[in-house]
Amino acid sequence: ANLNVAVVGTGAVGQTMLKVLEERNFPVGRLKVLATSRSAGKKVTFKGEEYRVEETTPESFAGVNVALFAGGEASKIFGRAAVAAGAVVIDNSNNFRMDPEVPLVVPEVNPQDVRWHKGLIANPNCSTIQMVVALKPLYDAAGIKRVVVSTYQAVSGAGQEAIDELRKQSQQVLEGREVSGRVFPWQIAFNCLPHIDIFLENGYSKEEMKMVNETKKIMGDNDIRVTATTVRVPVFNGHSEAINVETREKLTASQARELLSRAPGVVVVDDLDNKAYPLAIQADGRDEVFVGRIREDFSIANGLNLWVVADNLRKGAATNAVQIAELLLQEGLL
Ligand code: 11C
Repeated sequence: ANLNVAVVGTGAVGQTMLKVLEERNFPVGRLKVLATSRSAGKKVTFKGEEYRVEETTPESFAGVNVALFAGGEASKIFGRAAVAAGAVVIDNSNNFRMDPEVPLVVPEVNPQDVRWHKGLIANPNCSTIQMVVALKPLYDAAGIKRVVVSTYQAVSGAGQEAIDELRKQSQQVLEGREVSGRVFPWQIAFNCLPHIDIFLENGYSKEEMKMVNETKKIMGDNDIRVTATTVRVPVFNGHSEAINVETREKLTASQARELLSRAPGVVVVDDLDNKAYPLAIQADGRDEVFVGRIREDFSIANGLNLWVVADNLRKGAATNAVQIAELLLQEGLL
């Protein structure tokens, strides 16, 4: 049966949600594309048809079966109203992720958690999603004590304006002009900024603490110790991560490679002789999580180092949200 679907948001993530729904042939009956008044009236295309973007109101969700919220404040304002109207909300924002009443789901990792939803399901942060997809097979085989992660995050994570800012600043630098910008606190072209989202009392950025807290919730293990440094780099799309994992039991690099190559949603790219390792420009447009540079950390007894790359707009946001909707459908929960 076809479902009435609402996509809330028409930015980089909202647009990718429409693309992914179309590509995966999600059984969309009626589609509504909702946004703030600023974007209302804009046209978007879905399966060759034009849709007029409507302004979101609490009444927008009557008859909607599933509402995909792309991010920002919208779910804070309209999420509960959508649930009250009978929709299941899949929310890509940070608004409800740590709410104990809200499952936080990555289908390859904790699909069972969709079963206890009460109308709202949260999609994790992009940098967390790709990390837990790579960690899960190692966790199941050997347990995980501690994770130390450093990220190299693309500007698309900060939205379309950020993509435009990197392009403009790159031109300004190359042409020897003065650099201007308003999305990032400092020049992002030809630079790295150890600053994503706001800074918190403990000296970490909110993005770093998302990786810490969301990982424990998704993996269902509060004992995993996680520490993160998140960095914005001048890449258009595709987040990269250097991940150091301390497992409870020993895993050799070849065991880890074998486990990862059989894991759902993972592609191992790890052939040093042929200079093969995951690259953001190759992950761009793909739905899988790419893992390479798999090697033992010889500074501790049970350590591994990984390089993990994924398309943050797809697996990190839109694809994961659509996979959750597919899972709900399979489980008869829509
Ligand atoms: C970034 N991870 O790359 C962020 C974007 O909590 O949903 C997603 C922010 C969030 O800037």
